[in-house]
Amino acid sequence: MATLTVYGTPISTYVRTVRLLLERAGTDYTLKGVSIFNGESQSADYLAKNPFGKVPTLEVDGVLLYETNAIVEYLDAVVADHKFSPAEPLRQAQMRQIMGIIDSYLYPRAIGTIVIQRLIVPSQGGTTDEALVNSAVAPAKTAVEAIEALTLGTPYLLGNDIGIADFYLIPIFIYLSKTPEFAAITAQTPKLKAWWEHVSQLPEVTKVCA
Ligand SMILES: N[C@@H](CCC(=O)N[C@@H](CS)C(=O)NCC(=O)O)C(=O)O
Repeated sequence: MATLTVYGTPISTYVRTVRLLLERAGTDYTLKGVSIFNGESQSADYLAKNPFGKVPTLEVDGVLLYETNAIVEYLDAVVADHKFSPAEPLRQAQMRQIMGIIDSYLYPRAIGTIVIQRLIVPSQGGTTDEALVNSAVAPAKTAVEAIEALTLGTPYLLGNDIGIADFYLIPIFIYLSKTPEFAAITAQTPKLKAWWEHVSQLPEVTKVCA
């Protein structure tokens, strides 16, 4: 079995996505802290691992892999025998559709704007930009409702088995659910509300996202 090292900040949603998969698979790995708050992720040392200065980066026996979608699909193959991806091609495409919706539309609004403005800025002594938060609610709602439309919720996003789509959305909901905007964003998503009640209690989620 390869030696796996995850570089990244433990509170990063994308780092959590990778760790949720590893924890659920019961795989040994090392987490090496790289802060995105004190310049460490922009240091020459880290940029040599990931030229974009983003976390996570996965090191596999000395080979570096970055971009969370590439990392989780690789790990799914080597540590989980593909059990975290639907076997059926259409469902597999829907898994990638959910990952794409999160990367392109949900993360920038939900985390990059609402969570940063509501939780991070005040914790650092700043003032929330209310106009910026308000402008992010409608696009975040559109993205969550698009995921709702793809969700089976029986009980996981794409069926009976937890998988990569769940590992992508759980870390976003962890933070978004702590903001006042969560209620409006999820007002029309009953399947996701039931999903969230279930997955937020899972032991891996408590361990990785505490
Ligand atoms: N496309 C990257 C995005 C990763 C990403 O945005 N990570 C955030 C933390 S959740 C980060 O590194 N932020 C630091 C920064 O933007 O400087 C991936 O899929 O891995």
